[in-house]
Amino acid sequence: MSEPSFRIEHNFLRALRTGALPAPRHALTLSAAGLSAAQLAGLFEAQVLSRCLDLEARRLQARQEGFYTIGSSGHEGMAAVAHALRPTDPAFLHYRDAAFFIQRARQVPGTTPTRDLLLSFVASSEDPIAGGRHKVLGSKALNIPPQTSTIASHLPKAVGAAFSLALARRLGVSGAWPADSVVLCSFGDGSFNHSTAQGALNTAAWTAYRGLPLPIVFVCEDNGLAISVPTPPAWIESAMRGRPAIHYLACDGLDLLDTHRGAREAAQLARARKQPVFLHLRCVRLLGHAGSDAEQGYLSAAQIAAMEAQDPLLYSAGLLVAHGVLTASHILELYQHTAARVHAVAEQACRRPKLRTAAEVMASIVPPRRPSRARAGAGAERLASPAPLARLINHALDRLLARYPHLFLAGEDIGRKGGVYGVTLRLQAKYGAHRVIDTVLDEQSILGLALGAAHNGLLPMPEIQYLAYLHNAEDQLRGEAATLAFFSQGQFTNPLVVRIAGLAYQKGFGGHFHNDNALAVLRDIPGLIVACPSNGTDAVGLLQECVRLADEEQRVVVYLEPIALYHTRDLHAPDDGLWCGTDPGPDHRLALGELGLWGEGRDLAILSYANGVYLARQAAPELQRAGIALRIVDLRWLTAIDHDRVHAAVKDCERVLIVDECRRSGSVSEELMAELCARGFDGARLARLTAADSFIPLGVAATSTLPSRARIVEHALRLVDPRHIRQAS
Ligand SMILES: Cc1ncc(C[n+]2csc(CCOP(=O)(O)OP(=O)(O)O)c2C)c(N)n1
Ligand SMILES: [Mg+2]
Repeated sequence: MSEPSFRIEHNFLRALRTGALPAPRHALTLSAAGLSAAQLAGLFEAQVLSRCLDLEARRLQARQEGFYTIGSSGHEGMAAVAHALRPTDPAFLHYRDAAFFIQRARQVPGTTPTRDLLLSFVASSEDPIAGGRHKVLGSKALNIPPQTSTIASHLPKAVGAAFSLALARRLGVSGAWPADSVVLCSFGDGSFNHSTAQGALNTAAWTAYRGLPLPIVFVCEDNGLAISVPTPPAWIESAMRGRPAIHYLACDGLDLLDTHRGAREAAQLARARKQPVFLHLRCVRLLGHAGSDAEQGYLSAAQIAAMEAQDPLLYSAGLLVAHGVLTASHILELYQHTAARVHAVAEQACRRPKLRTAAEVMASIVPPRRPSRARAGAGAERLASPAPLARLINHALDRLLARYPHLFLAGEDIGRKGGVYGVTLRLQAKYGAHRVIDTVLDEQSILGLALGAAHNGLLPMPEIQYLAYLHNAEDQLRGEAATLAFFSQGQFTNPLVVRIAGLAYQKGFGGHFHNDNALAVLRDIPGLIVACPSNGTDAVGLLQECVRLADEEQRVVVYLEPIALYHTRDLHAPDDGLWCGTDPGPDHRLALGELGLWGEGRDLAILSYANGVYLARQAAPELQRAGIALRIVDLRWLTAIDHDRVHAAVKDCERVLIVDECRRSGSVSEELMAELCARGFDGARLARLTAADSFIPLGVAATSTLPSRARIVEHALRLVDPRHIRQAS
């Protein structure tokens, strides 16, 4: 197969040989741009290396040795942005930022960007960031967390990371990054329009508008295209210039001096004033969107040629010659030497090992452990008298805030109001507005704050006000939080505990969106943990374990609170107080997979969780009166279910009824049925009662689609061997 050849490479080499290099685009001196001649030459070296890597990636793909060709050609000006920042400034990068990556590596001795990037192109298990799981720009040593392919999804967490810098200081804990860092967050002009980006920019502005520190530089790399869709030339500037509380700066990404001037000003402004800056960097896209993209299909030959004529490498070469830093023949030599070196390293990279087995691939889903940062002895008070679930969660949160100095809560209405249901009452007054944060009304920003702060070593506990409102932000968990350890071999982690008020059965209140009973979107996320208590005592034990899992095991955890049980006190009759729980104390933790057991009967096991457990307990007396010896098994954890343990808990029972308050399709009961059968439990002795595949209506019909006490009794009687029922009657 013949090697692909590249017009931009021919153009560049021809211009060097003929000396037909473009004149500098700006009348800017090196000193006005803040660069020495050697530094300018260094930036150019980073640009050249970035370009050679792009071309090599395509050669590798043509040989079926490389798997990802989205490149940085046209965006090499980002090398100057890297130079304007400190290598300790966390950088959440656009996928076209190899030049940034390389330049930053030049500032950190001992790093090997050429080798690292090539290993990632060929998906070698020795790729130091993702271990062959994805081609990402990322490096622990360079403070560059890897980003996913989902455009704009990194903006919320970049804002969160910037917010966390001052927060760490207020909490009195040391973060992962120096307190005077500036966060860098880059993205394309198409990505700018994504609601995730707009939400994050708005949150940054809202935060800065309130006078809170937010040292972040957003860089919009405006190449005028989002794959085939053009961005109107003045769109980005028009949309950002007048925006409150965000400084707008522009620079010419085709000119290293002007880019460095702009980036330096942006970094200084963000660092000194701790305010957000938007740097609009105009550039071009060369080599199409990616190797698979035939740009001739939507751009004319003249348009492509015009972009190619704007090659930043041509302009950089012109600058170097004009400022007497390098001659054209030196540049030619540098280019050829770099290309040869890249090719040689690529040949070696191709021979390095690949991931082979599922176990190898999955090895980094669960992050590594780290030492606990809990304060021994702190947060020890027990709640004196039995209380309902909400009060016990409130007390556990109080204790956890005392015990974990790096823990903070963040959500809508959780501070002054104390939460819609009072779960966080009094906590802000006691611990301060920086520990119990009233956030902007945007779920992506709430989760982004948590993710970014967790990157920085804090322990966030964000709250989503209702389960239905997780969904517009769910990708922050699904695509972002849960994948970070996977795509960085556990080098970057974002441990957190998301509290979500959810599930149905609120007495006549709210309709579907306040009674959402579907968890499928959470249960299939690899590595994500979901805990769900049915009673106050368990709620404390589960919450304390969830926080330990995040603190020590760096896990991403969802703690789902059944709203309808928040204030439930009674089980069978008014004032019986049987659903109030006692506080099991600060050291009580229910381990992952530990089941709750009530009763020892062998006729029927009811397997359930949350409201289902409550309803099953309500149904118990009637079933017992019918002669059924009953036991109730509470799952407590709705992911990573230990099915051997579940099987062991029910296998000596005649019948098993699974009561699942979530929708029939995609609910936990499907998995329970399948796994019990797989372990030899007779399917004929097994049944499930679930919610219908419906949304929840308002008013008196609110529970009509859900399992009820009466329906549990009805199903149980139908399922159990009639002998027992006859005995009782
Ligand atoms: C949420 C999401 N939608 C769609 C895509 C597919 N996609 C990848 S890049 C891209 C265009 C991005 O354009 P821009 O932000 O201008 O970046 P550029 O590639 O031009 O640098 C699209 C639509 C994606 N990766 N993520
Ligand atoms: Mg673009």
